[in-house]
Amino acid sequence: MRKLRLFGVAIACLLSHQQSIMAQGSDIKKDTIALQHGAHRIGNRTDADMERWRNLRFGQFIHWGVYAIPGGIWNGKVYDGAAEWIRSWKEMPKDAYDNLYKQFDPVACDPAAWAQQAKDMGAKYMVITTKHHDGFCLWPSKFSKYTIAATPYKKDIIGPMVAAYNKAGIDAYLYFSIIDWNNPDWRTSLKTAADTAAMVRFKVFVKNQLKELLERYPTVKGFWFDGTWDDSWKNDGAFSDELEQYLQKLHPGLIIGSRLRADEKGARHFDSNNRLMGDYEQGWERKLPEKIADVHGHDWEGVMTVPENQWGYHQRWDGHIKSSNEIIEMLAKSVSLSGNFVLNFGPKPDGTFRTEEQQLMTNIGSWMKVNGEAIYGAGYAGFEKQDWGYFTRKTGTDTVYMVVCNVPVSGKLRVKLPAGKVIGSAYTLEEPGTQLSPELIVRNEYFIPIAQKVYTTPLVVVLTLWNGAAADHYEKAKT
Ligand code: JFZ
Repeated sequence: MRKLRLFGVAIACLLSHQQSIMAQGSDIKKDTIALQHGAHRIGNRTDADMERWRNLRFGQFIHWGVYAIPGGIWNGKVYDGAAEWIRSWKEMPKDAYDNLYKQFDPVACDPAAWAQQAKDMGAKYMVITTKHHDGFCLWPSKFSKYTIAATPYKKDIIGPMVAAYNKAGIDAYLYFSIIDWNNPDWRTSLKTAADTAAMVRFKVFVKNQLKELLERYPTVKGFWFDGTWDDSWKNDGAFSDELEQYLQKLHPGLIIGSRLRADEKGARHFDSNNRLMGDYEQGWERKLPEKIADVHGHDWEGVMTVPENQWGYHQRWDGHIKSSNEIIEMLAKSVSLSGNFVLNFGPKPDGTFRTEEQQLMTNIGSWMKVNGEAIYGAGYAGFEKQDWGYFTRKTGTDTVYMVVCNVPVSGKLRVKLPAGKVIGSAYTLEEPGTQLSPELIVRNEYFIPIAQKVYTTPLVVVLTLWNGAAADHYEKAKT
């Protein structure tokens, strides 16, 4: 898919190059396919709500539901897929899964403690599963019987979470899956007239639930849609388009990523003219772009799991588990490419977090307290990527941050600036009172000596840049 899309981009670039030559000076690429339900905007949103989202940079994802009860193990057998998908495993009797809600009683769930912990980690927004593919609703929806209200816990989870996070200064977003294994009207594809009729009913149900969520939780900033890859959804681009417009009309400013949308030809995320639909590119999942060209100037968000692919709580975390330094590096990389980064957590059935996740939050938080300045409100610096790590820059300023993930054995960071820039001052966020002494090597290239010690977390060097030409100490040699 990606390869195809890249091929598409290449073709589109060639075409647009041709067109711009023909248009003599006009650099606006023309759409080749007439679409009613494609992208409705070219370029990023410029309003205050989107600007706010863009500056948050770091979010917390929460995957929580009845799948936390088996936690990836049924009858002593370990499911090696993602824990929240266990219902689809042949070893898991559907009937047993569909009765798990009778045991869902997260008595130790403390929304204020969750929010405090997220705040201490440095998260500025959170995305919580209101309903995953199993159809279980964490809010007492009046459109379904399969909700938190039917559990021994009885109480709404979403409302208190949104309120607690908002109180801690964290914006709330709602994850909502279009796949619903609990609703008899949900279909993956439409083969008969009966299927079509069922899906029509299902879409009314989806619309009702979304309206209900916005009415119940009016402070939410957006929806994070998922499960939109089936034919039944992507072959009705008109509905996804109308739904998006309907929700944004109900709740002006609402932020919705590209995953909700398809166009009338079934193209997802990007329409058939290769234009991004929705408010930001929502396809970066457990992978991040490598370079700025990969994001084509779009707002984007990457979502990441701590193990390789577990979103909901799994009792056994197998394989590689990401360390806080790896996560910090991913966050810095995302910001250096002008994107947001969202780290996932899967709370246990009682409403507490596993110790590995708690430790991770604490470690990331300690780093963010010192170095958050390089993350929040920062983005692509416009400079060449260099070996020691990632440049970020506060939009519109000449203050750039070097997030140093690879400390060289020489104890000196080799930094190359674009022509016309010189270093005015340099210091680290861990010791802002101590000026570093950059040494000019050759025009626009410096060595910045840093304290010789063992670094256990990435170091952030702040550079204040001035305009000017660095003196060239090297004579040009004839070659
Ligand atoms: C989906 C879900 O199936 C999963 O359980 C989790 O909620 C995750 C956030 O979203 O999984 C996906 C969706 C899209 C891709 C991969 C996994 N993708 O685009 O590569």
